[in-house]
Amino acid sequence: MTRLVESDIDTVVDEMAKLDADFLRSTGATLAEIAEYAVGANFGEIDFNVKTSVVPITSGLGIIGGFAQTVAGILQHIGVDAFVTEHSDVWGSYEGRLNSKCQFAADDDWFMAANNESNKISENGYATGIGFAAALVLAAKKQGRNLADEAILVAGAGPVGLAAAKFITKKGGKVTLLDIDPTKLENQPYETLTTTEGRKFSLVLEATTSKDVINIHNTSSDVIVSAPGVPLGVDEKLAEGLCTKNTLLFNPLELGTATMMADVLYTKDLL
Ligand code: 2YJ
Repeated sequence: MTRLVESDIDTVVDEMAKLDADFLRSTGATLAEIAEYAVGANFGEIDFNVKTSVVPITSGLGIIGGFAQTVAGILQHIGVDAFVTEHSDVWGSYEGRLNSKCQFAADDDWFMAANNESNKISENGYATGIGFAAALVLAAKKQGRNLADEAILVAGAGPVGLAAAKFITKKGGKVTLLDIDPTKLENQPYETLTTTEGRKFSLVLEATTSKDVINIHNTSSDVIVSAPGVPLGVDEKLAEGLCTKNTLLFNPLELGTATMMADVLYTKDLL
């Protein structure tokens, strides 16, 4: 997983209203609603107004300037009563545990959320996968498209791609899974590819950490691309065209974070 840098996230909080407006145009849903759909809740069903702490973590390469504040800002935007703890690491976790119901923290490899009352936890890779898959499915639906008729590519067979593939399959889509490493494709219940040569896809979930994986050669003219990967794995020419049509769903932290929150708050009543 790519470690975020300050320039990936420094405008995130200021642009939350624009993100919602863009999401509404492309998917018909706000950030909070996409997160709800990702975890199986109805729009408006989750009460996000929950005291939540974000703990800065100094281990590994250390604090990313503004990271914890950005996570708190994203959460506040969807209605969470979020704050950054005064202290970091174990002291910060202790402080957060005493003063909040949910907690968020990230080191260089893992970004997790926990609900201290229910003990439900969520990891960013999984949450990002289902969040971006939910956005892709909603965007296709908004255009009146039927998932069963689409050529759907999930690029990247890591935790994000595999969670997305499962979500799309559950919604009735037939997924083709791409990875350059054939060992990652072993025993996967999807059509698998190590290259897209000669193929075109109409719905794409781009979850690799490479550049230019998705381009005009492997996509149809009506393609919608949902891209949690950092850096963006869509080549510049295609990305430009998609942006003008509002069919590129890309953000570095927002949807993954919102989906983690929805995930730790929501438990489907199975009875
Ligand atoms: O607390 C801090 O400021 C740092 N320890 C944050 C570290 C951020 N971690 C990452 O960038 C990881 N690669 C996980 C990010 C997942 C985003 N999809």
